[in-house]
Amino acid sequence: MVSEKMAKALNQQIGLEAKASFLYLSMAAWCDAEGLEGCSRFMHRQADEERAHMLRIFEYMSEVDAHALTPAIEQVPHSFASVQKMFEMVYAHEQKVTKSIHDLMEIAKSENDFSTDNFLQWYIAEQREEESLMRSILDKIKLIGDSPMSLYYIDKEIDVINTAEMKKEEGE
Ligand code: OFO
Repeated sequence: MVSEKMAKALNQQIGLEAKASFLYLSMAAWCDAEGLEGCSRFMHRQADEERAHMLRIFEYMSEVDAHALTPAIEQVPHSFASVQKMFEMVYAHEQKVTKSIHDLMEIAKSENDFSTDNFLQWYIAEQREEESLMRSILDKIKLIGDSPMSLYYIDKEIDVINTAEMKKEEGE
């Protein structure tokens, strides 16, 4: 069992993960339209990952006899000013998700909810990895520059990163 307050907060987290999934899916479609195939593959994989993060909370809530609710998702943007701006948006969203996970952990600690505390540990590690990945991508984009001439190289770099991430996931 989890408290009502915790169930509500977990449902809010479901909404954030769902929004991330739709945001990244929209980014995948935009990259595809821009001919950035590597970036599109990266964003598709990220979108799937976020959906998996959302489903993980559904499973947990079922385990602790709480009611997981499918969220309303606000409209996400369909186009982006540049690849750099798009990744800046991803990084900002990941930071928001991290803060929200930390807020959930605070509730778990204050309620001596050891089960949710244990469940959230996975997300804390995941968010640390995600933020670090997005920061390293932004650093690369800044190094290469995102002029039209550089886009080809950025796309190749992101594709390499995506393949490495896929291999990592396969090994998990
Ligand atoms: Fe699930 O928010 Fe990103 O990783």
